[in-house]
Amino acid sequence: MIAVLLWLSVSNASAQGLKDALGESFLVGAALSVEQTTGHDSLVTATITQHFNCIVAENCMKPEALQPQEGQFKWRKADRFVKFGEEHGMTVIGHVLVWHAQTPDWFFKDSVGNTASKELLTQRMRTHIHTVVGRYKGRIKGWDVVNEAFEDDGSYRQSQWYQILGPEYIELAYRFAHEADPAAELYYNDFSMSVPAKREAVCRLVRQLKEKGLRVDAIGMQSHNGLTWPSNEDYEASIEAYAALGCQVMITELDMNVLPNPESFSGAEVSLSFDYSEKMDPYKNGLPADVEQRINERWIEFFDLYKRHSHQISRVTLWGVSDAQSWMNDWPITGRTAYPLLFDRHYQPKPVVDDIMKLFKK
Ligand code: 9MR
Repeated sequence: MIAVLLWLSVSNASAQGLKDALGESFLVGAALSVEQTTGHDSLVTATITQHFNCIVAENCMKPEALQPQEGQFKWRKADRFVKFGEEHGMTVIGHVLVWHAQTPDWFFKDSVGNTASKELLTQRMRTHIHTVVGRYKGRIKGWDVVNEAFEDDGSYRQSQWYQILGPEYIELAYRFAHEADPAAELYYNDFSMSVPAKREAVCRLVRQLKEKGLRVDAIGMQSHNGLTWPSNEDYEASIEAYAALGCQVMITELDMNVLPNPESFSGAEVSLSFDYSEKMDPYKNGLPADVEQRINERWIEFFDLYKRHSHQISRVTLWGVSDAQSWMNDWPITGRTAYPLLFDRHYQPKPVVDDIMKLFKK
């Protein structure tokens, strides 16, 4: 069975993919795991190269991966990721420089374990950004410079960056990134970007940064979407609002959550965690036809929106390739069976992939 699937996909390597159908509208991207960039699995590589012309690293360029200890940079996985993109002629996106999560604690502590001073943290931010962006200068098209700086109510997230440096940490990050690679595009990236209060906060921030002469090329709407959220109206209003700032809009982490929510929430708050129960994992053996149909309708709704706004949207990136890989299997409950992406657990395109391609060929 596996051998047949492998043959089918590899023999299909020159067949049309999402990037061929959608590529005139915007870049078509996927977040890659470390394993996916090794090239060990030809089915995986064939699927990625058939369908995507742009990649972002799901984890291997985050601060904890690149600089787990101060001054000790680990480049092997990130180098391989960038090389994979270059070898396949893809646009390579950098994720992420300044974030509250997956950032080692040493950033925020001094040598005796007390809270780092403003000066020390600023110097560490500068060193991290200069070293990372500098290493890939000219090879990475753009960077998620600051990720998830706001709560959904529009207030600043009380991250350690914020607590030590105040809101100015954001400005510093854009300044340092621009110094390190003046040609690189710089992005602001967040989830729940269609919540009106958050939208206003992001617009205010980006306006302020631009008034200060800082470069912000694009606003990334992560788009960890679900069957009932965000509302299409709010989502569309956000695309319009971000584009009106003179920024490109990027859909940066698209996936579709169909599993029950332990509490009523949306978004992608990584710190959320709930206990496993069978009830919360209803589709272990596959999706019922009616649920699958609803998901497909939802995918088409979003891609129809992207098509209509393609003059404002410069990239649509899926947060992963195959359902097997998705973070949604473990968030906010570990060990569930999720169906959030466009390729199944065997890297076969779901029927909706064809529908999406047809939509763009119309
Ligand atoms: O997909 C990533 C997952 O493998 C990691 O365990 C998780 C840890 O924080 O981060 C996931 O990616 C996140 C991205 O970097 C930023 N936006 C939310 C994404 C999903 O949590």
